Amino acid sequence: MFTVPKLSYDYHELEPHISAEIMQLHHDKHHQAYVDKLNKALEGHDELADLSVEDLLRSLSTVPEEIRKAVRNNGGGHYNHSLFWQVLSPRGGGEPAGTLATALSEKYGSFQQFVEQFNAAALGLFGSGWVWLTPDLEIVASPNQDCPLMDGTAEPLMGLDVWEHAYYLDYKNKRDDYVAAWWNVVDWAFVASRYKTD
Ligand code: MN3
Repeated sequence: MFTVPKLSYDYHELEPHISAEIMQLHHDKHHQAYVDKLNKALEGHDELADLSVEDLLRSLSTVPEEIRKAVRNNGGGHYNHSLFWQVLSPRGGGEPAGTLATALSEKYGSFQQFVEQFNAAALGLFGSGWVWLTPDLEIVASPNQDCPLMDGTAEPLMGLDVWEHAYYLDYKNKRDDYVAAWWNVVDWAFVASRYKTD
């Protein structure tokens, strides 16, 4: 049985960038619903019981067809949100340091240009979805609750939830204001810890 991980901070601690109201609803209701539906879909499929959510998403083609869509949407919802909560921190914001900072600047020209391209992907994504930073430092957008694991890509370094449920209470239709505020709560130490150079 999958469970919603606890937050390492209180709901209100990301204010004023993300309100306690959104955090509580998003974590306790939306994420919980993905977990509940994922567990429900897996009932009676004991052959899948030992798989992590990452394994399930990496091998969707081997998941029985009658539950594949439910596992894709709700397993994706579980994985994506579990990562999202860790990307956020009350002590976030600023810029990354170390090898990630150097690599982002080399790839995008500067940290600011990276942010601009990431923002453009977030604002250009039609409907609901996510924007990811992949291990190769590519910026990738996914619809719905899809994520790079489903394409055989390794785990993303970070993801931005651009579903309206992530910002509507605070920002209404202004996704650009939400995205701009979100950078203030990105935990670069966490993101950088996921970045591996060979
Ligand atoms: Mn969400």
